[in-house]
Amino acid sequence: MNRQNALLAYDPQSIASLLGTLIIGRRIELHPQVGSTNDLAWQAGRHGEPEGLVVLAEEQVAGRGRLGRRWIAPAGCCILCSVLLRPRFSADHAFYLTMAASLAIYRACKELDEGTGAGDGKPAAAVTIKWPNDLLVNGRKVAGVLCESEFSGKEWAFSVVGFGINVNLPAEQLGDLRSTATSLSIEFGRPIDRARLLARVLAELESLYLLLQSGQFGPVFAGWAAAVSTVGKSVQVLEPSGTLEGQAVRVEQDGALVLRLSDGTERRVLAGEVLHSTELASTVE
Ligand code: BT5
Repeated sequence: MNRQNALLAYDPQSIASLLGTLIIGRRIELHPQVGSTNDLAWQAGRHGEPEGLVVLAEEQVAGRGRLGRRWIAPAGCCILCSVLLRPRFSADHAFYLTMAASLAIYRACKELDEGTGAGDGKPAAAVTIKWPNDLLVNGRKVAGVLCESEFSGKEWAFSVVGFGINVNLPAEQLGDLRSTATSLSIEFGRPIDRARLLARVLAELESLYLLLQSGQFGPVFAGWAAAVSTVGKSVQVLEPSGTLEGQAVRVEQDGALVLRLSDGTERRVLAGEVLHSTELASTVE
């Protein structure tokens, strides 16, 4: 752990003292090292743990992304978090949890930007969501969301909302991710208090989750859709079945990204890795 992180308290008590939530953070665990925080929250869900459990780790040795990808984060400087939830709304709306988590991280990061202070001559950092779940600052990835759900038949047993945020990660520790990833401390030019940031994310997540639990999906979709920077861009979508190229024209209520292909037809994409036109340009260079 570097000196800055050691100075900024990051422990369950400090985080709990900053939370004004009803559900999320009822119980907070912080582990020095785990395989994946999602796995621990999942096991707790299986054992009947009430919703609201927050599992944190300083280090993950088997952190997961979507579609079998890895999440890599050096120890002691990032947020690695999984929240156990027990949604009551239809499992057909499962994607709204990913929207809510991305939007919660987006809002908390926007506040950091506002905290930078107007008038210091620095342009504001561009905080956006890359469809479907990546949080970008100035075009590079600082956070990702992985929601995993257990169903029994059509019923929803529980869901684990996992997210990783690169907080006080120096550029030299980004390793192979350097061309596509960044951290909040790099982009905002100052160390970020992990406990405070996490408390903001969890508070935002809870208010969005409460909307979903009361059947109010519209505001969550509208907030997420407004933050998705993929719309309007030329994109390539890498799907298991092949690569699609087109113009991203809109996102839809079920989370789908709609592409207009060169022949003018529209195609809905529900999963896959998207490359924005800027990334395509830098790949060609
Ligand atoms: C994600 O997947 O972005 C979801 C990441 C979720 C991680 C959290 S950490 C806590 C919880 N426990 C877990 O085991 N997982 C969750 P995806 O969209 O598939 O992106 C994965 C891709 O992002 C990788 O293939 C890399 O290219 C890139 N990547 C990996 N680590 C990164 C990092 N620290 N920062 C930026 N990009 C990263």
